[in-house]
Amino acid sequence: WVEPIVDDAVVLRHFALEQEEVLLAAIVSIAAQAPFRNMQTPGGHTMSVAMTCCGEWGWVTDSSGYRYQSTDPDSGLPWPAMPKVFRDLAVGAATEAGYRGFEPDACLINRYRPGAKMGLHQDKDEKDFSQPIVSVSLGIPATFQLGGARRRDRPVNTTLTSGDVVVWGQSARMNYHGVLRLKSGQHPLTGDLRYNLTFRRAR
Ligand code: MD5
Ligand code: FE
Repeated sequence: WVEPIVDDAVVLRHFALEQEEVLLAAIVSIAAQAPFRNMQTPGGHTMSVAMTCCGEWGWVTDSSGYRYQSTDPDSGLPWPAMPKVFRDLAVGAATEAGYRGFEPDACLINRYRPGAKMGLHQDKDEKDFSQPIVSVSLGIPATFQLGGARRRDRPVNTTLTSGDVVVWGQSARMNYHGVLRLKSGQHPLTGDLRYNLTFRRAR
């Protein structure tokens, strides 16, 4: 079922539930080629969320800043290709939410262990903000914080569980958002982990 969170942000509850296993198998295969790593923020902090990427462009951060690049900085190799099951899921969710013609060229894979969090931020490293962002949650639940266009706008919290897909577009595209410190939990397929796939049009 479809649940609006705020204007132009909808959760497609359990949209990816039937594909949990195939999605997780694809993550394992991607991570064998491009292992998860805790990147450095430009400010010199180590992120508590571990990341890897697939697709044409990968999002990276280091002391020189945030950017998209076509190669894995750890290996110098191109990022693994985006699996068709990823692309089709993202396009299907965008279509369901009313966005035609979304063709993701970047997939960031975030891995949260208990205690990991992502502070409030905006996604603004992409070229075309008219393109939506599709996010797929897998594994143990997380509390997602969704604010407004200004950092001071009071955030609303929503719980995202395995298989939930969120489509953020138009007025929600630049909203501040974050993930609260992950509580421990158990999921039959991921153990104590949460993964999030974030599909974007980077270029
Ligand atoms: C996560 N990841 O759960 C989230 C899912 C990130 C990130 O935030 O940058 O890796 S994506 C949530 C999102 C994306 C774009 C816009 C908005 C939320 N929003 O307007 O709230 O690991
Ligand atoms: Fe974000």
